Amino acid sequence: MEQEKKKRILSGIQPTGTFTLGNYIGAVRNWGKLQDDYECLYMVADLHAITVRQNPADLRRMTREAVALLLACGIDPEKSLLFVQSHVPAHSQLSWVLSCSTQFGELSRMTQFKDKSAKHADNVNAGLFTYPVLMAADILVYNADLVPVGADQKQHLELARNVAQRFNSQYSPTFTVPDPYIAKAGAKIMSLAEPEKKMSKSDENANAFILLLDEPDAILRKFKRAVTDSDGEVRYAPEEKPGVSNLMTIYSCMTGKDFAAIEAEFAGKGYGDFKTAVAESVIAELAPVQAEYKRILADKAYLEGVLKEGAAHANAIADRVLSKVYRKAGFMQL
Ligand code: ATP
Ligand code: LTN
Repeated sequence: MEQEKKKRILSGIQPTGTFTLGNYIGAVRNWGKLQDDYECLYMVADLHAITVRQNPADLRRMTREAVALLLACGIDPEKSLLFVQSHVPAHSQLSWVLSCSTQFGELSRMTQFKDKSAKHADNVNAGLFTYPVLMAADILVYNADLVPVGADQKQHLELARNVAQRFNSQYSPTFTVPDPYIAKAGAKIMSLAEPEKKMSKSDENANAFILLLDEPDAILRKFKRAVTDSDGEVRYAPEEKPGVSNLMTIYSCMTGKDFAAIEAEFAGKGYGDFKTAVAESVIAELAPVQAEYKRILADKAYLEGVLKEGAAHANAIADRVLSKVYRKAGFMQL
């Protein structure tokens, strides 16, 4: 029987620190689950990371750690390609070409650019502005069909689609127009300290996020301190009760229980019991990830092998697409 060609998936994460529970639930955890049904490419976006200031030695270390953490979260290099963005020059090369099919006005509307330029007012560099063009190149250089990300990346994906369509109509059909793949539950995990804000690894308040490598007692402490409300009822109502609803979303993603079951489980009990249960479910889910992480990080040769193989395959795919683009753009060939 003829086998149907699998759809291709591409996604990335920046090595700007240890991943949060938000990164895990909204993105990384789903990546592993997609490996059997799709052809998957996952990358550590180190080029994107330097849009905010980084210490070079730290960036190198965090990149290695991000790779180990992805492996620990279930990315299997036998099934997926795992690589570091800067190891595939075609991303940057395509980014330049695509930047000439992207309008200044549309980049000015990106909310991440507005947020990050307000946050780093002393370093509003051109890379921060053109960040979404490089992200479009990451995706289009593999002709990816689907891009699994958290809800905050939706606007960037819309831009990638527009740029792909524009290039296709300016020249001739070249790029697959990618679709976002945003999970129904957990696409936006909120801060534990300010539940109307997204949980972010660059938050100054360490109580706002859970990191995948946090110790069990730190996880328990942070959940115990999580901001809720004063009505004492475990009920899902994101507008009215953002803190409790966020904890319910986390608990639901960890245990598979739906909101009605969670409401029934904690009916008549206080927030104390509920918060402990949420913390315990997270601790249990992260324990094997943490153990795997330690093991993998210590195995330097294995990590290098995975990345060399990943880079070689990724370069082979990306170079073919890039040379097609160069031809269409009218660059002279020797
Ligand atoms: P930073 O805090 O440094 O801006 P970040 O935590 O947003 O970084 P990224 O590397 O930009 O992390 O994102 C990696 C993936 O995690 C993306 O797919 C993003 O949509 C997803 N993600 C980030 N934060 C959350 C969140 N709070 N809930 C769900 N998904 C999230
Ligand atoms: N911008 C993304 C990270 C990222 C990405 C990508 C995600 C870089 N390139 C390509 C999907 C596809 C973020 O999460 N901030």
